[in-house]
Amino acid sequence: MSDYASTIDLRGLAERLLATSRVMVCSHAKPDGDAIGSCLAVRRILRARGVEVEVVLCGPIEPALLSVVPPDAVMVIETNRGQVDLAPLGDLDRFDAIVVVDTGTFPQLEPLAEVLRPRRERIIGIDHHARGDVAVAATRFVDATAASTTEILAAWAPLCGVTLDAGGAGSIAEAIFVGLATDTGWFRFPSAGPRQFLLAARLLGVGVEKDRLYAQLEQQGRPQRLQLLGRALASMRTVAWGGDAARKVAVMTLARRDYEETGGLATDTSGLVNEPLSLAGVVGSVLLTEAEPGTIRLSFRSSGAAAVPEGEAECRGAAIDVNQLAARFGGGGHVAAAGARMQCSMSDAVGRVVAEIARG
Ligand SMILES: [Mn+2]
Repeated sequence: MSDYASTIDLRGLAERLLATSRVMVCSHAKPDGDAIGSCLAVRRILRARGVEVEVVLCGPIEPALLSVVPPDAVMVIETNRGQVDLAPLGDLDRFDAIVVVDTGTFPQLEPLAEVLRPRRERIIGIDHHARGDVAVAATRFVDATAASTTEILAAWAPLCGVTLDAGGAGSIAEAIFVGLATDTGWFRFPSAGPRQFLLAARLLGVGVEKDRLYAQLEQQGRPQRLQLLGRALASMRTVAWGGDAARKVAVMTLARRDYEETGGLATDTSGLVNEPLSLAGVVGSVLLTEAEPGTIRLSFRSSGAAAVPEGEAECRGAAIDVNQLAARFGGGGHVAAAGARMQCSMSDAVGRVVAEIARG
């Protein structure tokens, strides 16, 4: 995956896509704010130049995120229960190009991977991850110094002849801001530097409604979310990373019972894993959840206390490498955020996680 680099520059990307008449845009399953913001930004930029764009999102999508998506702007393929119906997609050969944003790996593109694989020559990847699979897209623009894929699109828009001159609901600037704000933890993460604040200032300057978007995206939790948070915090223990008592990793659990007794759902727990990172001396956090009986999902986070590795925006500031930790459980992700799955009892899973943290 080391040759996951650009094959085209932004100007070439503009020429290539402006020469099309119908384009599909998609991203990773369970799209986050950057995936959705990027899909909407590509759609709005190209539509401004007369290109027809169909956005395909693979759910489940958090209701808060859906609130920034006009219902007629996207097709949602639900992947909730294993059964996936791709028939609504129709014949993908009607598209001159397929744009894949904010990811470059087939596992993340499930369930679309099977229909994308045979169309590599027509696929254009736009991404800010340092790693990806060159087999996904024949044409790629990758900038791992960008804090979000929408930051790349902000630079691309003028090359398409599109000016970011409005910031209200449904605007290009709003879509770009949603990706930038959510991928930088609302400008708290180390990936938010001078360039990102300058872009944010430009977007606010044309009227992006930051306060409305924050309320819409971050203040829509259900009471069950706080009930699950309470139970997760009550379960918390800390384990010294590699025996170093100054570098502790928090371990929290949400058992099947916790979901049943609170009425909480898997979507109520997003972000809970980050809570222990506010504690002094805690450099990492692991949340084990059993939202579906028999499957333990592991979510790993690192705090951002260490030096910045060159050129890898996604890795900036990770205190411990949780990608490597997740890999020991057959999972993966980024240096600072990763996930895995286990098929075993909660107590067995916790025992293995605690043992691996103690190893460091
Ligand atoms: Mn992103």
